[in-house]
Amino acid sequence: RENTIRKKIAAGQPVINGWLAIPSSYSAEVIGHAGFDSVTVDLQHGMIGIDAALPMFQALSATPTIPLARVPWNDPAQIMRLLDSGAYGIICPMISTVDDAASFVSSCRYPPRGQRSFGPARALLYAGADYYPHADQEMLTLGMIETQAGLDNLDKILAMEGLDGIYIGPNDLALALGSVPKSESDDPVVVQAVAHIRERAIAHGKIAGIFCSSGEAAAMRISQGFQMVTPGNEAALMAAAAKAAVATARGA
Ligand code: 3PY
Ligand code: MG
Repeated sequence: RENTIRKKIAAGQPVINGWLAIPSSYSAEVIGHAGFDSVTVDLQHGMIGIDAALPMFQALSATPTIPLARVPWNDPAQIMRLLDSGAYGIICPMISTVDDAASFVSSCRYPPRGQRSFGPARALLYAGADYYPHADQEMLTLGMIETQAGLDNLDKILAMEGLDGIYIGPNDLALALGSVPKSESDDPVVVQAVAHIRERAIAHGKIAGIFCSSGEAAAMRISQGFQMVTPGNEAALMAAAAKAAVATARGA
């Protein structure tokens, strides 16, 4: 099975990525049918462990979307298990140094390119019997830039072969810059850092992605030139829709 995300980016089409924080295969299935190009199972800040992630990937397989995972940390064991579970790409938090990026990429590639251990249990069921010869090319690697060191080492990280792109964590990035955590910060220091990361990623021919808090915010980021955006996680979308429905019912 082909990873269509790369193709969409190459064709200049923005990738709209869903985000799952609720440990539910049913939520995953609902979001998988909502029209997102990819959907990320978030094991860092989502309430999701490795055992809950498996049925979520199974549910996503019943939908047209490309399944991704955000790992809790740059841990080879976790990354490899999620790839074996059928994630077609990894978003890795806090990529701050070239060594971080090298370890991350290596965890997603089989020898001789990397150190990924062979055992693509469920990945084989999702991808098809020809998983192995294509896996290194199909698995998407997105490193999160969200620390001061990540900013300082940005160009060296972006030069890493095998790293497909970066994903900005705007909340952690704002904290790192001495500001308050906010997805769409208007603090000029954060605004400038976000623009800088986007420009450098594009200059290196790498994917520029960013987490956003809403559909409006995601559209704004696309207009700035971001190629991959997440218009809020499913818990936030559900809460917003519920609040709006309650307000409407009350005639507010
Ligand atoms: C951040 O904003 O720091 C993120 O990691 C988004 O989930
Ligand atoms: Mg973060």
